[in-house]
Amino acid sequence: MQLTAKASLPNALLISISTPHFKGDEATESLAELARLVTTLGFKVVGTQSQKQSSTQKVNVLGSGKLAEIARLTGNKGSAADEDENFLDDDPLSDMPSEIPSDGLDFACADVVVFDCDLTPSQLRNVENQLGVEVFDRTGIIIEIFSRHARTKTAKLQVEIARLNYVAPRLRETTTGDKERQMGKGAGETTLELNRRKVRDQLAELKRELVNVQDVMMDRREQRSELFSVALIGYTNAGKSSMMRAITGSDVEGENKLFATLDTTVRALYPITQPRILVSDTVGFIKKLPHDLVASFHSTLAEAHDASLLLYVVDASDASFRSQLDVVHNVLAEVGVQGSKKLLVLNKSDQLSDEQQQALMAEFPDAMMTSTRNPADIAKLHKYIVDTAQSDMIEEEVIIPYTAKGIVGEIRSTMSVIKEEYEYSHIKLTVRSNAIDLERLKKRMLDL
Ligand SMILES: Nc1nc2c(ncn2[C@@H]2O[C@H](COP(=O)(O)OP(=O)(O)OP(=O)(O)O)[C@@H](O)[C@H]2O)c(=O)[nH]1
Ligand SMILES: [Mg+2]
Repeated sequence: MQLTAKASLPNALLISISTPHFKGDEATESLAELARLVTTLGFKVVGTQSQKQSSTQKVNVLGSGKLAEIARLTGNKGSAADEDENFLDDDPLSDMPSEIPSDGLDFACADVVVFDCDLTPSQLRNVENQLGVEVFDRTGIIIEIFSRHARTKTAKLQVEIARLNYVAPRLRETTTGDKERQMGKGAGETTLELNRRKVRDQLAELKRELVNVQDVMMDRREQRSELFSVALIGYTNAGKSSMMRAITGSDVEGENKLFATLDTTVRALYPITQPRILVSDTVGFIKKLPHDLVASFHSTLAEAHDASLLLYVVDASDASFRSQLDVVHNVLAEVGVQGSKKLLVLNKSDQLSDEQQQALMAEFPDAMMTSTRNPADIAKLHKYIVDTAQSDMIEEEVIIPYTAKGIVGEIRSTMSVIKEEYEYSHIKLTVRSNAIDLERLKKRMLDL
């Protein structure tokens, strides 16, 4: 999918369909989130419309009254404009306030319409014909953001697979060349000419490539597997990358846009510890995540999979962080990430009053309140991580004869030395280390 290039930002009209299963605060929050997604894509949200329906499964996802209203807001370009204006509205209007005046428009017409739900290919085609403007559903928007933000080979492959899976059925149901051009938009021009077989071949090829890349990543992970590792996970925009930067002293970018990070980055905890502790930043989650993208997280989240400690970062200043946390738990369960130890990090505390902070700590007594902008909080989290890593280690005494003094340097670089005693014939070190490294050291000592 590629969005029509325009000199000015395309004006987007957002549509929420509220159903008995999806209404009230949940629908309002979801619509606000869609506005942020659409803004991340570079659209200008000019208004929202909503409608009550018994479900989103109807062939015509909008009632005729609402459709005509939206047709007016989009400049009457489609078939809906030809219909009798004195229709009977068969669906009651929404309980949500519309931000757009339905007549006497004081804004430029909307160029695109975005639904805050998933539309089947035929629903999408119907609405597009009726309105005569480009129509997106929530999945289409999320996939487009992922396509734009993917940087590494793995991320690009995963997103392209998800995108082709999304586009494929829409190409299949295509009847006109025009539509094909619109729906083929994202893979670059070549996708426009893709027929079903080509899409299938391309998907198979991408999957093969992905397996190869993943094998290399797996090897790298195995090499690091003895080190204590921490994974930052959470909803998009919670502050994971900012936290990563703060606790590793790295230049990982945090950005105020959704899905800024699509790849897992791994860095050492800073100030450096002995042995090193690894920290990984991961892709953020969002509600109603397309299933293909969840599947693609399997490999992106492999670091979290192997992590010794999971830091669940939430934007505690966002009123909906509890439901966002539920989404994180659900996706992690779906991709099979468990992690032995967990800490809830209530981030962006600088945006909260003292009273709000106290209330949250009473609600989540085991959590840690942080602001990535407060160095004291970063130091507190650093200490927590180091203490947790230490508690995971075994303490042992090792006797090293002076003749094998060289090994002491090696021990210092892989283990934490608690005590050193210089005896007559040997050095006695008390070390803390993980079981694997200790075992390896003991074997080496036997060979001396
Ligand atoms: N006020 C405040 N803003 C923060 C804090 N931490 C991060 N931010 C801001 O929140 C926005 C998102 O931060 P990121 O670190 O990119 O968030 P993320 O969780 O990595 O997001 P994704 O990569 O999209 O999943 C940025 O504008 C940050 O500057 C904080 O403690 N307080
Ligand atoms: Mg990030």
